[in-house]
Amino acid sequence: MSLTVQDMAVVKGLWAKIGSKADDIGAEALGRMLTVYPQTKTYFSHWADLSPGSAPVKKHGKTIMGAVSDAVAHIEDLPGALSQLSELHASKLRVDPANFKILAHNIIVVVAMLFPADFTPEVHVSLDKFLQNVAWCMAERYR
Ligand code: HNI
Repeated sequence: MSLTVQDMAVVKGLWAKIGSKADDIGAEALGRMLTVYPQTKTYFSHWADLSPGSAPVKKHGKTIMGAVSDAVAHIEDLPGALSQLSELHASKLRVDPANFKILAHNIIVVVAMLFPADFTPEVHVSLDKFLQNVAWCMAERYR
């Protein structure tokens, strides 16, 4: 489902409030993904420690959310903003695109948990649509 102008404004407004905590959100979401969906650990078997809160999980959580924050900044052109990353995940990293939705789900859970006051029903809908669009754009170069 494509984002409305309203969705874009809501997500940008949310990011203005929580964007500075993106590193924490990423670390928590990645740690949860690896724990609750252990099949995702296969891609990171070269890391020394895959447990929640470990150094590589924190570092990569920051990396992922840097890309998500960049996507928020370019929310009017998500396919363009994510095309290089999609290419990398498709041809080099060979990540099954089903995993993008799993990570999106973990990010939304963590935003709800860390920012309950900001996680209104309106924010929930627009953030969910945004993250599903991110997941879809990340899968775009697999076709
Ligand atoms: Ni992903 C590397 C962004 C989902 C597995 N990933 C990156 C990098 C960014 C990034 C940025 C660093 C690229 C570089 O080095 O140039 N990843 C994103 C985003 C999403 C995503 C924005 C979805 C919202 N990645 C996933 C998922 C998996 C995944 C769901 C697997 C389950 N990513 C990887 C792996 C690497 C990676 C593996 C390389 C990490 C490393 O340490 O070698």
